[in-house]
Order: sequence, then C-alpha cells, then structure tokens
Amino acid sequence: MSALSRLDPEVAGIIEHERTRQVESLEMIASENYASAAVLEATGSVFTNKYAEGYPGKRYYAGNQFSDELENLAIDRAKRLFGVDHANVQPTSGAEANMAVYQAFVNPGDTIMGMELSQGGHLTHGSPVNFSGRLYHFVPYTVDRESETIDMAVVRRLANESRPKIIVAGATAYPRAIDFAAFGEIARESGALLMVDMSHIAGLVAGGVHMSPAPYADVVTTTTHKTLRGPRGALALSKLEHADALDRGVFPGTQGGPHLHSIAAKAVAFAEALRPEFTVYAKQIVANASALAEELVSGGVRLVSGGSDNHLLLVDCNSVDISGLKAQNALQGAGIITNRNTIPYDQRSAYITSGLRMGTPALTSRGMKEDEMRRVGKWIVRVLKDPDGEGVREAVNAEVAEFARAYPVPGITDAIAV
Ligand code: DSN
Repeated sequence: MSALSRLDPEVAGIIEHERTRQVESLEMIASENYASAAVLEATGSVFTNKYAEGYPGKRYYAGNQFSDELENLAIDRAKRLFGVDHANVQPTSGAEANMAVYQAFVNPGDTIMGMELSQGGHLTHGSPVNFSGRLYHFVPYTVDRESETIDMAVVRRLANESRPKIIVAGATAYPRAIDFAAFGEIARESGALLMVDMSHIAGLVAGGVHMSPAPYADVVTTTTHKTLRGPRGALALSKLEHADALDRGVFPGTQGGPHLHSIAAKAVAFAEALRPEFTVYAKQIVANASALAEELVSGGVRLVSGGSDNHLLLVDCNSVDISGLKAQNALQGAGIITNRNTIPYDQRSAYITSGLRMGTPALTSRGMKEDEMRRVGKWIVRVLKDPDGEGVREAVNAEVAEFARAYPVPGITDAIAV
C-alpha cells in the first residue's frame, strides 16, 4: 500500500479514479499527452523540497550543489535538442515564459503583434482579458477567410504599418504548418524581434516533422507537456545575444524560486526526445492526424482549412448543425475527450463556440496508428451526427472503453507493471 493511500485515502482515491479515466477514455485534447514513468518519478522527487532562486553558480540560497548540476544538465539537453545557443529551463508555465519575454524586451504600452485568440492564438498573445492585452498594445493578425490559413502578405502589411517591437508567431488551434522563415523575414524588415511560441508543436520540431523556428527566431518559448511529452512546465530559448535579457526576464523579472522537481522531469523528457524513437513518434502523430482528418471529412464533417499538417484538427461543428459545446459533451459521453474551441470568424461565443479541437499526441503515445485513427474517426462521426442519441453514446462508450484498455498507457500501465 502506498504512503498516500495509507495517509490520505481521500486524495489517493481521487487520483486512482483519474488514472482509470485516463486509461479507459480516448484522450484527444491536442495539448495533452502521457508523460513517461521516468518523467512522473522525477516530478515527484525530493527536489520538490528545495529553493534555488538564481541560476547555476549564482544562487541566493545554500545547499544547491545538486540543483546546479541538475539545471545545467537540463540546459545542455534542451540546447542540444533544439540546436540553440541558450536555454532557460525555469519557466513554470507557457504563460509565464511569454510574460518573461515581454518583460525582457519591451515596455508597457509598446506594440506587439500576435495571432488573435479567437482565430487560433493564445491568451498571452494579446487577448484583452489577459495581462498581455492589458499591458501592451497588441495588433492582432487573423487568418484568411477563404483558406483559413495565415496570410503572410497581411502579416507583412500589418507589421510595416504598426512597426511592432515583437512579432509573436505560434498558435494553440491552428492545424497548418507555420512558416517561421517568412515570419523571420518580416520581423527583420519591420525592425521587430521574432518570438515563436511553439508550445503545441515542440515535439514535432524536436522530431523534425515541423520547420524549426530556431534559425529564424530571436526567442522561442514552449511548454514541455504537449507534443514534447514532458512534465507540466515550460522552456525559453534564445540566440546568445539575448541570453542575459531573457534570463533576467524570467528571474527576477517574473518568477521567484524555480520548480526544481519540474526541471528534473524536463531533463528526463529532453533526453527521451533526443532518442531516435522520438522522431518515429513525432512522424506518427502527424500521420495519425492526417488519417483522422480523412476519415472525418469522408464522414461529412468539415475541418477548418480542410485538413491538418500537424497534430491537431479543428472541426467546424456547423457542418453537423451543432455547437462546439454540444459536440464536446456528446463525445465525452462516449468516452472521447476533446475540447470546444472557436473557429475563425465564429458566430458563437467563446463559451459555446462552433468548433471542436482534437489532436493525436496522446493516442499516438499509446501506440495507435492510422488504422486505429480510422476506427476512432468513425466513432466520432457517429456521435456528432446523433449527439442527442443516448443509445449511440452508450454503445460507442462501451466499445471505446474496451478498445482503449487494449493499448498501454505510458506512465500508468507500464508503471503498474514494474
Ligand atoms: N491550454 C493550452 C491549450 O490547450 O492549447 C494553451 O495554453
């Protein structure tokens, strides 16, 4: 019996339920994944107990000889993984990493360009309800109404008109490849720094199946738990000339003590992503998203931009005459976990939405391939076409649970086996 189940059976029970939920459902939230048993073990390590404000060799607390060793190891691995000059492994979340970059390179009131949240951007890319939109003057760019993809000519025009200090490239609900080289050219032309938030696609970049922003961006931020399959947390990378400013933006600019337990787990995840198997995994994520996209389209479901180049799909729920909220809830009833999302030029609110975002990283971590994606796609179409049909939901839910149990879950079923 574990210490937790002896000392706090209430919390242990809730965790056990969550473990079962993760095994028996199909986890298709594009930003979620299953961390390995090694990543989970490092996350739960004794580094939870340690304070280490500062950086390796320059701490404000004693007792940090092993913290220094750990943080240097994580930095070296991150630099190797993404081929960059400088890495800061301390950001505790993607939002804080982005905040640290703004703090480092611009002043309140300065102009920044970012993709509008309702079109696929992120809260911290200038949403008026977020610190970013309140502190800085954001000029949003949108996608083209017809192609539903980023129009680089429009980005160039806006950049030349508004002369931002930073251009932010990167998205949370954009199913297509992003041309970081073109963003880099526009940033140079308009005198802006290029910041790439590659949170969603970091694992694809690490696996070589998406253009790397490293050669073009001044600064790159990313979370570590999405396609990268690490612990909850983030990472900021830069060219050498920006290293000091970036580090000061993280600490003391926006954070206090780093979360060393999370840095330990990031180091483990970076080593996992450096292995050749990770490239195979990243390729499979994309192949799976394409197979799923084909199945949905052939079932009569419209996808924003018509398909996917990466790990995610954005379903236009108008094509099945329901809202994103209704679609999300119907699929949840069938054991398929997704999240509703606005689609470009959405007529519904951000709470109801007309879209449904889904991704393949977590299912791919369970070893599923194109055949499984086609099967999953058929279930999704069945439910979306009859969202009120309790019988359909129940039947699909039973099939999904049996199907899901047959696929091992990294960090869960392998941890139980040892
Ligand atoms: N919440 C994340 C996502 O789901 O994409 C972004 O921060």
